[in-house]
Amino acid sequence: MIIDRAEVIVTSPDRNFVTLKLTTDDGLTGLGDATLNGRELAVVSYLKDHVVPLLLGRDAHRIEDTWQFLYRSAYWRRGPVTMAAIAAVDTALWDIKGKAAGMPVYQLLGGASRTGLLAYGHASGKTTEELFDSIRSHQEQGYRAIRVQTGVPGLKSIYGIASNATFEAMQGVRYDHEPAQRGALPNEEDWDSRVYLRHVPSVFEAVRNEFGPELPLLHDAHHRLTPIQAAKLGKSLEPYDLFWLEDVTPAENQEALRLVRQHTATPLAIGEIFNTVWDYQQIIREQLIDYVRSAVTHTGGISHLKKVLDYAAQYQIKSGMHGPTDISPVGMAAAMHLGLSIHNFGIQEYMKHGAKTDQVFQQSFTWTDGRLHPGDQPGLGVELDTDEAGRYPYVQAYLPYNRLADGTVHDW
Ligand code: CS2
Ligand code: MG
Repeated sequence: MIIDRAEVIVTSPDRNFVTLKLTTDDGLTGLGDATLNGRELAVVSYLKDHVVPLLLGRDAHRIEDTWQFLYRSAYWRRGPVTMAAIAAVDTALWDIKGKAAGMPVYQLLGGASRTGLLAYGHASGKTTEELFDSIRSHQEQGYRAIRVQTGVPGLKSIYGIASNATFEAMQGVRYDHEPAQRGALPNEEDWDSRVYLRHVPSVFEAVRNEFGPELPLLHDAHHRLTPIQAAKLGKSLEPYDLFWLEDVTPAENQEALRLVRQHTATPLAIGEIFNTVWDYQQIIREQLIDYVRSAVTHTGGISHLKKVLDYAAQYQIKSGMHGPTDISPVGMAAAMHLGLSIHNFGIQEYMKHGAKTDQVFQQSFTWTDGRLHPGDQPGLGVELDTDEAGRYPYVQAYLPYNRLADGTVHDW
């Protein structure tokens, strides 16, 4: 089973996606997601110019050896571009191995440890009424766990907060969407941590009063706080029993979490921008987090993320894999196979893709009673329609950025 062809497919149905497609000499194909939101073409070049020539002629069965070869032979290790490229190769090889074995990938990873994966969606609103509408709409779509993001009085625009007006502008198509600025330079947003810290606890109080104590609620602070501000937020949210508080401080400062932990028992999740086990070394060993946020797509693929999660399991730390719309259906499928098989699954983030994306990627997962299941097709269970993909060429797109009132650039 020799790798005969390797194609890098860029398509932009509702947003940009980068997919690696490997074909073996006996005609099997495998897909891997290499989408790095806002920096997509850097991964395309890494794959096309540097990785593809190394893959042709290799034995497609040798997943671990290929991973080690790509990681170590480059000499320049880690980083989001490198690790997204390696992830795509690794995922595509698991897809091929599943097809060769006639089994879904989760069977090759040890089989199912549960019947389905609890998933959370993104509710948001500029006002409490809009937020309540959004929570209700998510419950109607089957969600049994909900991330709550809210507008902050006085701030014009905050990442991840959709208003009813945004949904109307999307012609009533109310699927989850975290817009990257398509065809334009990045959007400037504003931020004020003190106002945010005063406002957020009152929003969670209102949500608990309206929706009761059972509904699992999550919140993402998107790296915006200092350690002491993060400690204060965790403490002030304790009465509302959050499932997790995510990315309270800039994730790369692992030590900051020590201070946060000293002050609060609100569970912490971190890691969507991490790409190797080394980024987690201290926070797992010192038990500074409760959930690992990495995606298969950005953490070296199924093989490497499984190692991170097996390490985390020794400390009772669970998975909470990243699953916004910039993880393609291929990356989501990989997450579902991994999540179904490991013992320490926690929750899966799941934002629905748009209709065009669902036409480009034919998928076999199911969504029942708030739980995902990858399905039982051999491999990952996702196929890419290349004709359909060809209808949507790449669109330059940027994520936004933040400035404080005095003009200082801030984490967004
Ligand atoms: C967010 C992401 O899903 C999340 O938790 O933090 O939407 C993130 O901002 C984007 O994936 C960036 O590409
Ligand atoms: Mg996040």
